[in-house]
Amino acid sequence: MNPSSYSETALLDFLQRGQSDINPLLSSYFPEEDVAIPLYQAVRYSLFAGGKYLRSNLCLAACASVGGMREAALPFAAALELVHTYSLVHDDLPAMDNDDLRRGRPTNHKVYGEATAILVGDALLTEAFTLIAQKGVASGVAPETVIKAICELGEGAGLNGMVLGQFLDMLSEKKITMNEKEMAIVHQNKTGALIVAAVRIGAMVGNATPEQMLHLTEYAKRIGLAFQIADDILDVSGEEKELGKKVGQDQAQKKWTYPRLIGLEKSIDLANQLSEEAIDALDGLGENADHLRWIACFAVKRKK
Ligand code: GRG
Repeated sequence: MNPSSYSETALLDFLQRGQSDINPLLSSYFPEEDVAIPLYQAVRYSLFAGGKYLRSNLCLAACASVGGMREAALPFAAALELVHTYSLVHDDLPAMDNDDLRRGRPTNHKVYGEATAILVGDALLTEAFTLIAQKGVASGVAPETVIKAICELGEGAGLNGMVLGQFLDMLSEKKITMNEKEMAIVHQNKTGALIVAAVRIGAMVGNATPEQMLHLTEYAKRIGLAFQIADDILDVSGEEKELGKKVGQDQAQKKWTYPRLIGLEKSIDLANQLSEEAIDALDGLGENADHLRWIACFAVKRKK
C-alpha cells in the first residue's frame, strides 16, 4: 500500500465497523437491564462512551492480515476494549492523573465517586479474562490458543507491561532529567504493551506463522510508541473539543513527554518515522494487512 493513499474517513469507517461488531457482544455481556445496580450503570458509562476502539480493531485487523476469521477474534477484541477502558478509568482517578474529562464527558469518578470508579476498573479487568475464557473456544478458537491469548493479555496489561509503564510514568514526574531511552521504556510499557498484545492476540487467533508473528510484533512495537508520542503531541497542540479531554495536562503535571524532551518538531518526525517503519515491517504480508497499514498512518495523523 502506498501510505499516501491513506484516507482518514475510510479508516474511521473501518474503526466504526469494528465497534459495531464488538458492541453487541459487550452489550450482551453487560446488559442494559442490569443498570438498576449503580455499579453496572457505572461500567456501561465508561464502556460505551465513544472511544476509538483502536486496540480491539488492531486485534481484528491483525487476525485478518494472516487470513484469520473475523468472528473468531471478536471476543478477544472485546476483552481488549475492557482492559483499555479499565486503564482509562483508573488513570483518571485522583490518585493517578486526576482528570475531570474523558471522551468528552465527566470522568467515571466524577459521576459515580472514587470508590465505585476503582471497582469499575477492577470489574472491567477481571471480566476481560472471563469473557475470553467463556467465549474464546465457543468462537471456534483452539483451547491452547485461548490459553496463549490469556497469557499474552495478562503480560501486556500486567506488572511487566501497562501497569509497570504507569508506575514508571508516575516516578518520572519527580525526575529532574530523563533521557530518550528511559522515555521510550515508559511509553512502550504504558501504551505500547497493550497495543502489542492486541496485535499478537489477533495474529494468534488467525493462526499466524512464527515469521508472520515476528513481523507483526515489530509493527506493533513501533505503532505502540508512535501512538503515545502522538498522544504527547496532541496534549500540546490538540483541540480539547476534538480530543474529549483537557489539553496541557502533561505540562501541568510536570510529566516527561517527547515534546518536553526533544521538542515538538523532532517528536513529530520521530512519530512519522516509527509509523513508516511499522508499515515496512508488514512488507511480507500482502494486501490483507492494509488495514494495519492504515492504522499506522492514523496513529500519527490523528486529531483525537
Ligand atoms: C493498576 C490502579 C491501576 C491503574 C492502572 C495501567 C493504567 C492504570 C493506565 C494505563 C496508562 C494509560 C491510560 C496510558 C495512556 C494510553 C492512551 C494514549 C490512552 C488513550 O487511548 P485512546 O486514544 O482512547 O485509544 P479512546 O478513548 O479512543 O479509547
